[in-house]
Amino acid sequence: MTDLVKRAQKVLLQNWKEGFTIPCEGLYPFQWNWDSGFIAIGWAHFDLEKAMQEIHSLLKGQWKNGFLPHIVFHNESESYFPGPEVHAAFLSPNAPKIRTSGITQPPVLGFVLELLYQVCKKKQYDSFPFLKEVYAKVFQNHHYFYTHRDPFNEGLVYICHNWEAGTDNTPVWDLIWETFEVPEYQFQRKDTQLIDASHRPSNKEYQYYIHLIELFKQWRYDDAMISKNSPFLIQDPLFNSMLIASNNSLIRLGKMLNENEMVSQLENWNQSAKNAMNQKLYDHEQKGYVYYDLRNQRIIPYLSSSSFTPLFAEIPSMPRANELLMHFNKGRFSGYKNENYLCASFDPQSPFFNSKKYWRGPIWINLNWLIYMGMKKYGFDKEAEQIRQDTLFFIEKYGFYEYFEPNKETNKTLSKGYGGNNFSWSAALAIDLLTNNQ
Ligand code: 9WN
Repeated sequence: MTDLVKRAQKVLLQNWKEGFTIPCEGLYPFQWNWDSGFIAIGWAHFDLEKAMQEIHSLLKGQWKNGFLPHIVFHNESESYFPGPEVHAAFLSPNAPKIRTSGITQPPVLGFVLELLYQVCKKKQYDSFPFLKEVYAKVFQNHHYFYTHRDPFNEGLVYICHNWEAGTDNTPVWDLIWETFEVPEYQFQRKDTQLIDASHRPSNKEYQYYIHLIELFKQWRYDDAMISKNSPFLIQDPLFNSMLIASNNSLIRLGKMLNENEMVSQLENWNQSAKNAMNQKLYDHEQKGYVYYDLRNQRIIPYLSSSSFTPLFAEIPSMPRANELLMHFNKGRFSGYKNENYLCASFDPQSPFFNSKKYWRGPIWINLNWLIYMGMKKYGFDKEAEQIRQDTLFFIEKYGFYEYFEPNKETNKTLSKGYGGNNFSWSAALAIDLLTNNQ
């Protein structure tokens, strides 16, 4: 085992809190939804029991209608804003007893289950009892999405909050914030007391984030009200790609488990979902998958690392997949002289790109991992190896930070990554890249 894998394991062990893993000490002290999916992939390589416990713990936060919140507050902590009392999910008749938020995150659990199954198989560990127990719950979550978040039956689901995207402050949202006014809320942020505020979203942006939560609370998190009235209603290519990749995995697992009815339902959803992704969210000019603003009925023609995640869900045709690759070698993302590491979270050629600020430019390990895996699925081995090498460069040089600087020259002057340190999914996915994919 390499030293790097050992260090990564140590990060997960330190962030483990009686049944689940926090993303980062202080900064994110609870259980987060898509973090836990990526984290479970890391655990699987050296502690299968913990990988499965991670999933069980997350599912304890599932609502009666199948909804899965973005945070489950198993524990107490004062170091994060907004905490459980701000989210006040109990206002919904669907909320469980355990405290949760009332918004969700990209649905990664379906494909995580398949990856866990594969590791179990290698280790000759019987995963069937676990899969049997959790499969229907993950299916119920997909059922929730297609029945509550797709008002026009297009096969595409919407998100109603920037925190649902996981890419919290991408410049895409700037165009949404322009469409409505917010009152001046009084609150105390905690994130900017813990890390460099210039790496985090602005206070003005937080006003919008909190305003949306306040609206949802007024509507008791009722999906029909949200769909009718929320000023933020977006069809996001990353979110829908995660759902489709999870559909793909649930279909394969469901066949093994003889869950035939659920499999045929998943196949139906998936067919229209893939068509809609290709027809509605592909931008021929930008050559990438983009966002659709459902509230204002317009395409937002910005490229981000999310634009390439449909590869992971095997959505593009081969010619289209080749088109996506053009951004990675002397292209918009690599830079025309290959001056950037892959893959910036936002288009480095855009005037809104900021190489240090969260989701407005820095490189994130989970997005790199998704693009790497997507490239492998298409047989783009050379390009996949490039992005894997770039990812490991950061981990080797700086350790397990939350995000990293794309520009190669600037990296020569740095001794740290950006955001939080000892960040769990950076560690977990490094373990996967170093163990599974050499
Ligand atoms: C809000 C936990 C989460 C990640 C998100 C990341 C960040 C939270 C925040 O941290 O968001 O959910 O408070 O900034 O953007 O992707 O899941 O690691």
